[in-house]
This record gives sequence, structure tokens and C-alpha cells, in this order.
Amino acid sequence: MTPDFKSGFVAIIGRPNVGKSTLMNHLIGQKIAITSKKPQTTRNRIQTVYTCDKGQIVFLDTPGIHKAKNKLGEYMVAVAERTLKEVDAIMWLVEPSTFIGAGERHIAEQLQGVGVPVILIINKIDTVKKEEILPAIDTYRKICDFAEIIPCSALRGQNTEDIIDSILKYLPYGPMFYDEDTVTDQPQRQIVAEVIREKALHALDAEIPHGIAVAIDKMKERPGKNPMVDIEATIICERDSHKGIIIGKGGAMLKKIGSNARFELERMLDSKVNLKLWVKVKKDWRDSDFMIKNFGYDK
Ligand code: GDP
Ligand code: K
Ligand code: MG
Repeated sequence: MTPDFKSGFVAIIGRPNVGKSTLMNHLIGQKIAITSKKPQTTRNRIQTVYTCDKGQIVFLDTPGIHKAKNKLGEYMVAVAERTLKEVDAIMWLVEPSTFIGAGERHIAEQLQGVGVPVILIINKIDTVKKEEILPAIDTYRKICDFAEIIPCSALRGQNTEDIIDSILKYLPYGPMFYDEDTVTDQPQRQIVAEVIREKALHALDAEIPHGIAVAIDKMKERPGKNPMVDIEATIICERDSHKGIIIGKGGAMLKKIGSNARFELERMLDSKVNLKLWVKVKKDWRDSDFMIKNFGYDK
């Protein structure tokens, strides 16, 4: 470690679906936060760690800042707002548009007076023509005082190298908080649960996913020469009718979710995985403090 080593915490904020998880996964080069086309996929504040010889950046992938509709929503908003005051820099992701909606205005208001440098990332530039990028930059420049503005495509990896360098500029000199091999402090069980939830989100119809959670009931490595991890998990949903859909005809849907999850878990854990999935109904779990804590959404 050199004397000019830098370290600090960076919050990633932005409306649901702008690509926060995709960008973070790209920057740290591993899949930690799950991504999907559906908004509000990210419920937890996930810490990931990027280390290079110039410094260490701890990313906090915050749930989107939006208006709360239930207890889980309130919890997500509270986590996001608290995070902004604790960090050394903020990365705000937006789409390459000249239309600034209510969601963006709400975030701009939240950023007033946080006293932390804000880097604006204009993501998804692969979806627009080159000449549409500058007007988007000009529009955003007017609503907030940015330390930097960087257009990029998290999906294609365009212009993402500049992001690390510009973040490092705003971090203080400091020690490594985590050893250099660390990429996340999330408990492994939670990551496993998130992978299963992601596969369920991908497989299911739009009206169900916000009402599902995944609990890991058991996760154990079998002793012996051939590594094998036994995982038992329960998908919790809010209605009997949802349970039927999640299980599917003759169990086909649950089988699909299970085999997609197992495929990814085997890669992630570098081991064979024996995955057993159950489905349970817990009505209104999103409005229950107990259930929210129970699922680890109370960090
Ligand atoms: P989050 O809710 O902000 O964390 O957004 P996600 O990372 O889950 O991404 C939402 C959707 O946008 C996913 O389908 C991503 O594949 C897609 N996406 C993310 N970044 C880009 C990008 O740079 N270009 C394009 N075309 N799509 C992207
Ligand atoms: K999402
Ligand atoms: Mg996300």
C-alpha cells in the first residue's frame, strides 16, 4: 500500500431500473446484486468492494429513492436517505434523456445540502444516438451541482473505466477497509436467496414478483471428496393463487426456477448443488415489521 492510497464509501442512487446493479456488477467484475427488468429488484443495501493499487472503493447499492407504498417501501426509502449522509461520494445514475421526471426532481431535492460530491452517470448511452447525449448533459447540469458528469453504458462496458478514476479523485487518503480479495460483505446465504429470487422474478408474471421473498432454510456442505452443497429454500408469496402460479402445472414452473437457480449457484459456489424449493403463502408479509426483519431487510 502506497502513502497516497485512497479509500471511501460511494452510494449508487437513481430511479429503479436505470442500471445501478448492472453498473456495480460491471465495475467490480462479478455478479453480486441481482438485476432484472422489473423495478425495485434491489431491496438491501449491498456493499461491494473494488480494490486496485490506487485505492479501495466500497459501493453501496441503495434501493431506489421513491415514494413508499407500504412498510417495506418505507424501509427501502429510509435506508437510501440515510446512506447519502454517510458516504464520501454519490454516484447518481440517470437515463440519457432531456425529460426530467418527478422521480429525478425528487432525487435532486434529496441531494441539496448533503455536502458530498455527486457524480452524474448518464447510463444506457447505447440506447440513443450520439447527438442526444450532450443535450441530456446540459439538462441535468441545470438541476444539480455535479462534481463530474460521465456518460456510459453499463451493459456494454462503454466508458466505464473513467468512473473508477473520477471516484478516486473524491475519496480521502486512507487505509484498506477490507482485504484485497473481498468483493462483498453480504452473507453468502443472502446472496443465495437473491439468486433464487432473481430466477423467480425472471420466470414469473409481472403481478407476482414484488410480493415474493426467499428464505434459506438450510445450507450445508457435504463432507467428502466431491464438493456438494445442500440448499433448502422457501419462496414466500402473498396469495394462494400466486402459490399455484409459482408451482405451475405439475410443478413445471418451480422446476424451471429451481434448475435456473441451481445452474447459477453451482457456478457461484464452484460446487455441485442439491437445491430443494418450497412455496409458502404469508399474507401481507410486506406490511409486517416482523417479516421484513425476518428476511434480513432491516440492515
Ligand atoms: P437497477 O434497478 O437500477 O439496479 O437496474 P438494473 O441494473 O437491475 O437494470 C435494469 C435493466 O436495465 C436490466 O434489464 C439491465 O440489463 C438494463 N440495463 C442496465 N444498464 C444498461 C445499459 O447500459 N444499456 C442498456 N441498453 N440496458 C441496460
Ligand atoms: K431492477
Ligand atoms: Mg438494482
